[in-house]
Amino acid sequence: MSFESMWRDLAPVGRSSATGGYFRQPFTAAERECQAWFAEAAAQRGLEVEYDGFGNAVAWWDTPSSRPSVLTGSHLDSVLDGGAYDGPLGVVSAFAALDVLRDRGFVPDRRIGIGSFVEEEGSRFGLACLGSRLMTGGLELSEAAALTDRDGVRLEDAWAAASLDPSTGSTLLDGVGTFVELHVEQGRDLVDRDAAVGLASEIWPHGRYRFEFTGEANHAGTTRMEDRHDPMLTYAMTALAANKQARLSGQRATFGRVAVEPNGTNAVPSKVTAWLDARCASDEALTELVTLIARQGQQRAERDGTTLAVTAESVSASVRFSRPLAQELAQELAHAGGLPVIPTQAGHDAGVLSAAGIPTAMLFVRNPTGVSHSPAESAEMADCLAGVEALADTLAGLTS
Ligand code: HGY
Ligand code: MN
Ligand code: MN
Repeated sequence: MSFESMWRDLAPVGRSSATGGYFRQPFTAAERECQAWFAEAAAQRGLEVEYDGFGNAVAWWDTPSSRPSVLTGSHLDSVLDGGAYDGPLGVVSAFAALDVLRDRGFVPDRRIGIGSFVEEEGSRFGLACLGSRLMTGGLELSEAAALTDRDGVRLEDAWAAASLDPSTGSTLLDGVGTFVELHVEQGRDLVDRDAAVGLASEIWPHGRYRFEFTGEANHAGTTRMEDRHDPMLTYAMTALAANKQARLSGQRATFGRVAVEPNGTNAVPSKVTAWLDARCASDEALTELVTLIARQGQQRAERDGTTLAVTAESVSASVRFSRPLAQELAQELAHAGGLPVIPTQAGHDAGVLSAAGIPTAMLFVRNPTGVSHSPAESAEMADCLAGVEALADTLAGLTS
């Protein structure tokens, strides 16, 4: 099966020998090598690759038809020290599903595209699903171009270095009637249901918020505790408050990234910048949770003589996938004993295309531990191959 050989070819790209995790940040050498792998996989299948000015790509299985096309695929970029499956599983499975259809002698009645969406994780420029937001017009080019990475590199300079011209925009979604993304499950729902493959019902709304705690730098030894204005203390109490409020309301809140200035061992810091990742069951709950955490952080800042500024960096509204499409797919795949339909708290390009009005579905492949955004992320080969078959059946059902 082509899946294993493609998986083997892609596996070493951007993988850290120290942790086994992946560093495939957009427009870095490793991620560009992934895109070269994508082009090669397409070329080997006689698929013509279309690129847009933002770094997105679609490999087309062309057939003369004016019917709306069907798009599948996912992303090849990773979080920092990420797992092997989050993103690439959907792209490799798409090529393998195309091979399965061709082996069956199937000829689609319309074009089928395999997409590779850039910077889905927002791990370098901070905005989740950057490529698909730009493709769908959900983000102003000027706003995107000014985004910077942790070294201060502007996205527009990263585009230029990758010989991309964002002013050319994107026509990759022109004529696309349906999008289906296969993705490793980032949770244990399928494990608990003893199912290899599932369908997504919805994506929880979620956002990323920059919390800037500003205090007063001072000596760690000579400054009495009562005389300090320590932003690290305000941050720490806010992180505890976030955890408590999320638990109390059954939602999710994480501070996973912190930058301390000047980050000295023997000095009270002048500033602590921390990023909150919040995920809730509804848009209202998300607003409520973030507002409450910010308010409690503000109250603590007043006690500590520090200040707090909160800025939303990336917000994704609630997504409910097309029910008719999910029902159609569930029937298509009924021979597989019917698929469980499950929600996810993870964001996806499928959520962006769905929000842009493209009927969209997601197929999930079982993750034995549920762990993701970690080198420990995994999926059994048998489940990956079951996902390929399910995707092949899905594409056949949508193009015949
Ligand atoms: O962060 C997310 O939910 C997704 O994995 N990008
Ligand atoms: Mn991810
Ligand atoms: Mn993903």
